[in-house]
This record gives sequence, C-alpha cells and structure tokens, in this order.
Amino acid sequence: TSLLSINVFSATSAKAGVQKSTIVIKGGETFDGKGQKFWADKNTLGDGSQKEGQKPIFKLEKGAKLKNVVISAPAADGVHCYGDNLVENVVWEDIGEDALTVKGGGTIEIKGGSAKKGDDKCFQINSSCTFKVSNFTADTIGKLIRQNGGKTFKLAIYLDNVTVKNAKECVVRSDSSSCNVYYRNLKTSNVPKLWILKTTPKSY
Ligand code: ADA
Ligand code: CA
Ligand code: CA
Ligand code: CA
Repeated sequence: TSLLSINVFSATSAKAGVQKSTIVIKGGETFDGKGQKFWADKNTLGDGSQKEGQKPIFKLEKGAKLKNVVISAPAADGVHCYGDNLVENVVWEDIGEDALTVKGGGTIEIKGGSAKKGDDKCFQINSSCTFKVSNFTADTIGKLIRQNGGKTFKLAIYLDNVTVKNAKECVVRSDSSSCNVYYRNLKTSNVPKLWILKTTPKSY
C-alpha cells in the first residue's frame, strides 16, 4: 500500500500487459519495450472507442523516446508526445481513439513501425512542430495525419517511405495555410485523396 495515490507509474517500473495508469517517460529517458505488448485497462485509461478524453498508455515528456513496443486493443488514446520525441519501431495492432497525439513542439519523429484498425486519425497534431514519419505503414484508418481541426498553427510534415492502405479519407488533412507537407517514396492503395490541405505538398 502506498500513502500517496499518484495516477502515473515511472517508466522504469512499468511492466508489459494491461496498463491501469499512464506510463510516463521523462525527458532524456528511452523506454525500450523489447517488443512486448501493452494495452489499456478500459475502465481507467479508456476503451479505444471514438469517445474523446481517453488517456494515453504512454506519455512522452519533452525529450523522451519510446521504442520496440506493440500496442494492442484497447489502445485508449495511444501515445502522447510533449515535444522533441523519437518513437521508433512502435506497432499499433489496433488503433484506439487515435494512435498518437502531438501536444508539444520541436521535432517529433516516427521511425519504423506500423498502425492499423483506426476508425479515424492515426496521428493527431495539436501543437506546432516538425513531424517526421519514415519507414512506416498504416492500414485501415480514416487519415494518417490530422492537424487539429480549425487550427492555423505552423506545422511542417515530412513523409519518407510511408505506405498508406485502405484509408477512408486521405493521407494528411489540415485547415492551416502554414502547414507544409514534404514527401518522398509515398505509396498508397485504396486512399480516396492524398491531401486535404491549404498548401501544395512538395516532393523532396
Ligand atoms: C478531436 C477533438 C479535439 C481533440 C482531438 C484529439 O479532433 O475535436 O478537441 O480532442 O480530437 O486530440 O483527439
Ligand atoms: Ca480525437
Ligand atoms: Ca481500432
Ligand atoms: Ca485523441
């Protein structure tokens, strides 16, 4: 028994399997899941439906890194990134409300990994940042990336060797005339539109 009721666990003590509390990874720390599976307790973090306000399984504070993790159902609100984060070889077997949300600035990099079975967004961007995705595949989603609806903050998106299959809507959607998209080696199949944007994407 603990004297304090704190709703987070330190990343160093986190065990794979069902998570009743968000795993918090501090700036400068790397959480290596070694390929193990993590999922949410539906009663505490969320059931992975389209209901807003669910909690993440992993919270990456500014400067934190997450690697070699498999996220399975229910995935609640997935991964929250507070800025300058690396997310490497993370596999979402069944996306929750969304897979990953950016909540802080700097550069956020998604390297390797994949995500599938999302009703709507894979990556939700709620803060100005540089968002880089490379060597990543998404299958059966609404859209790969959504800048928060109606927001006009500056955003730079780089897609390098990304595959999107079976999207209901598009690869990237933004309402911001300061959102710029750069892409190379982008492969899509059964995706109705590549972009819903105010700017013209450029290959790089
Ligand atoms: C929706 C909602 C936003 C925010 C976002 C998210 O776009 O309108 O307020 O909650 O989802 O971060 O999941
Ligand atoms: Ca949402
Ligand atoms: Ca899902
Ligand atoms: Ca969300």
